[in-house]
Amino acid sequence: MLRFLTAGESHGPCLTAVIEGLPAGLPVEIDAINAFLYRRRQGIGRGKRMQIEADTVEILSGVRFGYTLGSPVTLSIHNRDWENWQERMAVTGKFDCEAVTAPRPGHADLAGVLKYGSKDIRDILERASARETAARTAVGALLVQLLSHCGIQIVSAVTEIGGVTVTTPEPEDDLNIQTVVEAAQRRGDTLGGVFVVTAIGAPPGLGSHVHWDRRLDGRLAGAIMSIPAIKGVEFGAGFRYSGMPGSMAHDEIFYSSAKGYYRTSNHAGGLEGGITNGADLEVRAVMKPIPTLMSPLASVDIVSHEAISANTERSDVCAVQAAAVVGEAVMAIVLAEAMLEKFGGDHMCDLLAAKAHYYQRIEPERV
Ligand code: EPS
Repeated sequence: MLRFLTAGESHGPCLTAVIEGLPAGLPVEIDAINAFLYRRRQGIGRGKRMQIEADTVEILSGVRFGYTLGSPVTLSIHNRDWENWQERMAVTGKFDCEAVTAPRPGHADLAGVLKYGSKDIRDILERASARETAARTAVGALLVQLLSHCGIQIVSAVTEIGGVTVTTPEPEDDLNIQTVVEAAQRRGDTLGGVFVVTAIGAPPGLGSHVHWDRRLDGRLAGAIMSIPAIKGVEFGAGFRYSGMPGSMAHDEIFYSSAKGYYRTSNHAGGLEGGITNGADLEVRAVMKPIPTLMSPLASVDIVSHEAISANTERSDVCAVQAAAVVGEAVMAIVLAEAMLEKFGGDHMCDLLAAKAHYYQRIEPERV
């Protein structure tokens, strides 16, 4: 069973992730993990923090001479900004700084202080910050390497920002996107958007119809929804299914000895009955605008209960491109879990042999 935990506050000393259940013998390329983390820091509308951080990963356990050992892998990302926050984020000593008391609508601030009984919203916002996704991205980047040995690739694209369709491969090259993001920044506003994550090469048969919590679409939707600010997820034709009759909605099945089973459409987004069907897995998500507005919204002070403007902190105007990279990472995590569930193995050789054996069974003519 593959499992992982992340820990760390946004302005604490570091972010940490522990991954348990990886097979031994996986070659680990640290540069590729760092390149993935670099992509997460990029994109139009990102804030100043992304220029401060280097986001390079240190491996503290579970890897020896470049290969996993099968023991827990610990990944650590140092927060450079910690230098500027040591007093406000000290682990020991007495609280001696100004509390944040003006919750931002749309952030975890108010719900979090009510739940955890805190007098300082910083106790909540530090962990609610999307900074946590750096740790999850590092985990996903490592699992992308496992998947790539299994012939699975994951890609993403941002299709919409602030209601405007992206017409270039990178949103920052699109003049309409530049205009809408710059205008939002001038207004002290923020923007959301839509991204799509696609996995190519996943074998048919990941996930299962036999029980609700084994359905891979449910698990993938949960993983994507757990990215901060994601408010909607769809697979394939998604909400467009509402306007399609059954005769147009479903992907008809064909067979040839060269291709095996194949389809000429993929409205299902690669999943039928909660099981991958061998087509590309396609999940689309909408991100709401970031709740930290430089022209703040109305709020209420959590101590005095008087009307007040919401807290303003350095943040991003738009982080949809970063969210798409995190989307790739969480897709990798769910697919790696599903691959290890189906094919198991304590060593990469066992995993790959089990996968090859399975293909011999399902596609004897093609193997
Ligand atoms: C983020 C780090 C944060 C923000 C952003 C994402 O850094 P800081 O709070 O120091 O400016 O840029 O956080 C949020 C959007 C949020 O809601 O907290 C990151 O590493 O992705």
